[in-house]
Amino acid sequence: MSIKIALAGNPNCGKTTLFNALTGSNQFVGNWPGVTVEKKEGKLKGHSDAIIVDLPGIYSLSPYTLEEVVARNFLITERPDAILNIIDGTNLERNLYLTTQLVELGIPVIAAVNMMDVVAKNGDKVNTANLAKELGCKVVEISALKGTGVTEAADKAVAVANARRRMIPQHSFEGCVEHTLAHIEEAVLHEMPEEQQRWYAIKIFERDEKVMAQLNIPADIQKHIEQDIKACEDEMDDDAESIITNERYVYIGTIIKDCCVKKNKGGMTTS
Ligand code: BGO
Repeated sequence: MSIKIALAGNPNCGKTTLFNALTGSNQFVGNWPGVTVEKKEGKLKGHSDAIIVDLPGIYSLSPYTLEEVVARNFLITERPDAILNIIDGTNLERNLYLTTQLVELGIPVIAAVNMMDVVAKNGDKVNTANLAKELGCKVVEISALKGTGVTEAADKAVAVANARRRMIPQHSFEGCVEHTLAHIEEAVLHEMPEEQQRWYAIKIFERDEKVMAQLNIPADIQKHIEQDIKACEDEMDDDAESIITNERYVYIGTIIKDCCVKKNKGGMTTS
């Protein structure tokens, strides 16, 4: 049986360059079902049983752009065996916003920090050991353009796909958010495989209409959950979606402080 690895990342992070390096001429181009967004798949070089699916470049798994909807529908319905998340190492802060959401899906993730040739040229460093610890996934430094680290990243993606080990997200939200997420999981998601529950719970907390419609939650349960979400919003004096976004950025701020070493800032920095 073949394994499927999704290639996910922000626009301009080097995804096409990496996809070409990983697949060579073994590519098939089509469209995602029902939309005119291009879908590219290819056989992974050196792993005849592995298919790489190139997802549209996205900044988030929210439901607001066609690309985000296409990418997340693939991830939650097809559930690839692994996600190879390509991150622009010169723009870690912005790129990690997507990564924090990918690791919540319960699909094994390998983070490939790209553009390391540029990072090195600038005299900067990324502490990949810390990054791996804080994200809860393996991290590989690569340069898709120069070809460095690319084979290692692919091999690691194949290994986690074959191991089928579940991802354990390292990040916890504020107490009242976690409390509400636990309620949502118990009330709506308990029949779903455990590793899939967290991403859905966060989306329900955010009142993501596409997810709510997909799950077809009975009205009485929806009302009960809404009371919990509202109580949390009152406690945090913010709306649910902003609470999640803000907390992601706080988490990313901590990661940047622990993982980015900028030459021009004299050591660890938050920028
Ligand atoms: C141009 N290192 C460096 N230095 N550049 C990289 C790397 C890397 O590891 N990986 C990718 N790039 P895409 P998306 C370009 O096209 O793969 C470069 O959107 C140019 N083009 O070569 O397209 C890559 O698929 C003229 O750069 O990204 C490309 O994710 C001048 O990053 C760009 C300079 O890569 C985006 C660069 C006409």
